Amino acid sequence: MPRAIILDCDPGHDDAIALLLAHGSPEIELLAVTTVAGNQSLDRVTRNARAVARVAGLVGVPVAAGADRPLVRERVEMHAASVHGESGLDGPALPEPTEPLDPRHAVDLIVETVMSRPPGTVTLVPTGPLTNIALAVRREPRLVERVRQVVLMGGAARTGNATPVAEFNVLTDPEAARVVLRAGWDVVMVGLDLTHQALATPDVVRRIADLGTPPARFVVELLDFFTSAYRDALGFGAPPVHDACAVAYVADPTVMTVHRAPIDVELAGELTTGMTVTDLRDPAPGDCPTAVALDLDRERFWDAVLDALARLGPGGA
Ligand SMILES: [Ca+2]
Repeated sequence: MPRAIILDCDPGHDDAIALLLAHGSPEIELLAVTTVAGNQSLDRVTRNARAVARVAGLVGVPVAAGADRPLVRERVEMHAASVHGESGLDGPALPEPTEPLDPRHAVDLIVETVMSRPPGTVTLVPTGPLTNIALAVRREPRLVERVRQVVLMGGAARTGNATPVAEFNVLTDPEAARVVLRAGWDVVMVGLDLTHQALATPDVVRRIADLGTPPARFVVELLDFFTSAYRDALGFGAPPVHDACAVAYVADPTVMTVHRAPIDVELAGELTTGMTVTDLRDPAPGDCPTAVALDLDRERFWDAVLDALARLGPGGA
C-alpha cells in the first residue's frame, strides 16, 4: 500500500524535486500540495508549485495556498533569493499552470484531508517553514492522534545554514517549529545533517539528463541554476536537494538511518535563535516522539529519484 502524504512546500528548487519524486514514486500517494511563504513570497511559491505540478503531470490533486508570513516574526528578509533567485525557482522556463488553485486555505485543506481519511494513514511532509502545520494542529488538535507521522525537512542537530546553528526553514518561523516539535506526534526531522549528503554532483545531473524526458530536462535546468547559486552563495561544490530527502524517507525509510532524540527549538537565544537543540545523548527516553535523520544511503537515494523521474515519462505520470 502506498503511503499517503500531504506535501507542504515553498518551491524552491529542492521542493520542486521533492514534488516530482513524490508524484513519480510508486510508494507514495500524493493527496494534496499546500504552500507557505518561505523561499519566496506566498504568491510566487504558489505559482511555482502549480507550474511544477504541470511539469509532473499532476492532475486532480488539490493545490492550496497557506500562510503568507510566520506566526510571530516579521516577514522582512525571510526570503532566500540568493539560492533560489527572484522567482523562487530561477533557471527553467515555468509553464502556465493548467490545474485550478484550490479555493480553500492550506490549513483547511490539511485538516479536511487528514480527518476524512482513516486514522494513522496520512503523513505530513513539510518542506518549508512550519507555519501551516502549526496552524493546522492548533485548528484541529485531533490531528496529533490522526496523522501517521510528520516527516519534515528542516533543522539541524549540528551545523546550521542560515546562521552557524540555525537552518533556514526553522529560523524563518521558529515558533511554528516549536509547536510542531512539541505537539507529541511522531516527528522525523530530516535536517541538514542528512540533506548535506544528498548532493546533486555532476554525475547525478548527467544521469538525469540521460533520461531525456521533459520532466528530466526541467530538473537539469533547476540543478544548473541551483549548482551555481550554491557555489556562489555558500561555497558548495554541488547543491544539496534537501526537500527530496524527506519524501525519499517516506517512500523507503531504510534509505537513511534515523536516531530517536529529544528535539526543541531555541526561541530567544542571543546567538542561537532558530537552533534545533537535539539531545543525542543515549538513550533517548522511551516515549520520545521525535527523531533525527543522520546517515543517507546516497546510491539508493539517487536511484529512487531517477526511478521516479523515469516513471513520470515524457508528459508526467
Ligand atoms: Ca523548501
